[in-house]
Amino acid sequence: MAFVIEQIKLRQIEMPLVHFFQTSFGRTYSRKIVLVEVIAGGISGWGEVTAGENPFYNEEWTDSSWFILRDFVAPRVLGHEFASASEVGDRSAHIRGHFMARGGLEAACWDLEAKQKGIPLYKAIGGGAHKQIACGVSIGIQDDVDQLLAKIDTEINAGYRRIKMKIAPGWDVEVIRAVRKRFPDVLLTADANSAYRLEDWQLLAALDEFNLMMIEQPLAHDEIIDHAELQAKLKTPICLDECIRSAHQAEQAIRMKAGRIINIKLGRVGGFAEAIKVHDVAMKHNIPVWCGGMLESGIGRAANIALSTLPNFVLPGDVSASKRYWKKEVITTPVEVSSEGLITVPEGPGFGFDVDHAFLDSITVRQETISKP
Ligand code: OSB
Ligand code: MG
Repeated sequence: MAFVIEQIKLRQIEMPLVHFFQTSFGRTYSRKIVLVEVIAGGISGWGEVTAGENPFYNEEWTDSSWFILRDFVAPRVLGHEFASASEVGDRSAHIRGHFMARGGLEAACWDLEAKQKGIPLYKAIGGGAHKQIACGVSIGIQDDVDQLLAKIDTEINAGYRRIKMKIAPGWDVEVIRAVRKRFPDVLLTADANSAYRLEDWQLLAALDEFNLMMIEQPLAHDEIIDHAELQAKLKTPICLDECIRSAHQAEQAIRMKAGRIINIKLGRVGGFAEAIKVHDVAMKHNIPVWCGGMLESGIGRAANIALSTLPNFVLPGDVSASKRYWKKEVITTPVEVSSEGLITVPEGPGFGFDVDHAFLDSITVRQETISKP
C-alpha cells in the first residue's frame, strides 16, 4: 500500500531517568529525545530518534538529529510516493552517517504503513517468529560495588534473564570478580562502549575466568580489524555494537571473525530495512543477535519489541520494562516484563501502544511541523 507523507512533526521531549545511567563515556540523568510523527491520509506514524544527549556513543546527538531531519531528510521524503516503508531509507542514503536521525523517520514510516494496513508493526516488518521477547537488563556503572550488587539482585528477583554490566578502566576486573562471587550462575555480560585499546588485551583476557556470555564492544567505535585480533586472543565471545552500522559491515566483521555475536540497534543502522539485513546476514553465518537499547521512551521501546520478533533474535536483549527508566511513560500502558523475564508482543495495529498526548505535550520542549512548500 503506497503512501505520500504530507507532514512531518518533529518534537523534542525531556524526561528524567528514574536512576542515572553511566557508561564508559559519561553519565546521563535526563533524556532529551526527538520523536518523529509522519502524517499521510489522516494516519500518524510514530518513530523515535535514539541519539544521546552528546556525540559520545556515536557522532549524533539530540540537536544534530533535529537539524538533519528538518533540513536534509524532510525535503527528500515530503510529497514523495513510497510504495513501501522499505524504500524510505534510500531517499536519504546520500547523507553520510546520521543513521539514528534517519532511522527515527524510517521507523515512523513503518508504523504508518502498519496502521494503514491495520496490522501490528511486527507483521509489517516480516517478524513474528517470537510471540514473547526474552529480556535482560543493562546496568550502568554505579557509585560503588555495593550499589551495583543491590541493583543486580533487584533485577534477578524481577525475573530478568541476563545481566549486562557496564565496564570501563578502573571498573572492570575486580568489580566483575565481586559480581561473580555473589552471583556465580547468572548469565552475565560486560559492555565497555569502546573504552579499551588492543594493547589492553591482557586485561581483557583476564576476564575469561569469569565465564561471561560475551564482552561487548571493547575496542574503538569504528574498529573491526583490531576486534578480530583481540577475539583470537580471548575465550570470551566478543559482541559487536558501535562498529556495526550496516549489513555490509556486519558481513565484513563476521568474515574477519571480529566477534561471535551482534547487538542490533534500530537507530544505529538507520532503521528497520537495514536492521533486517544485518539480522539476515548474521543468521546466514550462524551468528546470534539480540536487540540493544538506547534508553528509549515507550515509542522506541515498542519498535525494539517488534524488531526482536525476527527469528535470529535468540539471546535476551536490553529491552526491558518502562518503569526501570521512567516515572511516567509517553504511552498510555507502559511496557511490562513478566516474572519470567518476558515481554508479550502487542497485537494492536502499528507499534501497538497508544500515545499519551496530554503527557507528551507536557514534556515537549520544542516542536516544528514541516510541510511541503
Ligand atoms: O552500549 O548498549 C549500549 C545506553 C546508552 C548508550 C549505549 C548503550 C546503552 C545501554 C542501555 O546499554 C540499554 C538500555 O537499557 O536501553
Ligand atoms: Mg553496547
